[in-house]
Amino acid sequence: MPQVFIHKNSLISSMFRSSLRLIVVGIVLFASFEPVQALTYSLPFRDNFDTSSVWTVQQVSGSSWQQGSPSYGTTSSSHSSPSCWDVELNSSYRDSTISYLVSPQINFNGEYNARLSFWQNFNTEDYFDGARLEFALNGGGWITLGLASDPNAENWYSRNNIASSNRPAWCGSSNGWIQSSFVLVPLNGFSGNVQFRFVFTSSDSVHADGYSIDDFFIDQAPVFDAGIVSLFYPMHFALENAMDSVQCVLKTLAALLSIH
Ligand SMILES: [Ca+2]
Ligand SMILES: [Ca+2]
Repeated sequence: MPQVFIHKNSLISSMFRSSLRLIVVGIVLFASFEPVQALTYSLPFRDNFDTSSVWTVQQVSGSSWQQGSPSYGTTSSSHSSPSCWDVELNSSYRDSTISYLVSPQINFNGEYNARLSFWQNFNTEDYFDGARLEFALNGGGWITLGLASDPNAENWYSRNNIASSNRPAWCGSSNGWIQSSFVLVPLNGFSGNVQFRFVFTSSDSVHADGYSIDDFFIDQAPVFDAGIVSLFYPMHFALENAMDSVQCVLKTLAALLSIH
C-alpha cells in the first residue's frame, strides 16, 4: 500500500495560500459592499473650474463638455484663468450633440432667495443650438430652471424654444463673456440635496464656435434681505396722502427670523 507523505512546509504553504485567498476574497467583498460616498457641498458653493473638477460629464452624442482653456474662434478664453468648461475646447462643436455637465450634490437648508450666478461666452447657431440649465431635487427628475427673460433672473435664456431640444436655451452670440444670475425662488424653503446640470444640444446641420461657462456660484441671500410676509393693517385700502400706522410681519428671508 503506497504511503502518502505531506511535507510540513507544503502544508503550511497551502494553509497560507488558502488564508491569503480568504483575505483577498474578504477585501474584494468588503470593497464590493462599501457604499459609494458621493461628496455633498453646502452653501456658499463657489467653483472657478480652475482645479480638478467636482462636476461630471454625461455624454450622449456629438461633442462633449471639456475642462481647460478654449482656443477656437470667439470662444478662446476662460473668464477666470486658466480653465473653464467648454464644448470642444479646440474646435467647433459637432452637429447632433447632446452633452450634460452635472454638478455635485449641493445641500440646501431651507434657504430663501439664494442667488445662482455664472459667466458664459457662446457663439452658436441661433434658434437651433445652445444650452440650458436644469435642476433636480433629492435625485428626482430634471426641471428646466426659468424661462427667457425670467423675472427672477438677469441674462436668462435667449429663446424659449430651440429646434434641437424644444426647450429654452442661450443661443446665438453673447458677444464675449456675460454674467447670468437667478434668484432661486423656486427653491425657497427647500431642505435637501440639489443638483444642477448644463445641457448643450445642437441640430443635425450648421455649427459654430462653441459654448463656455466659468465661475459658477451659489450664494445665500444676505441677512438684511427682508420682506413683508403678512400685512394685518391696513387690510384693504389706505387714504391717499394720509399718515397711518402699519401692522405687519417682516422676515429676514435668509435667516427666517420674525420681526414684529
Ligand atoms: Ca476659471
Ligand atoms: Ca446646428
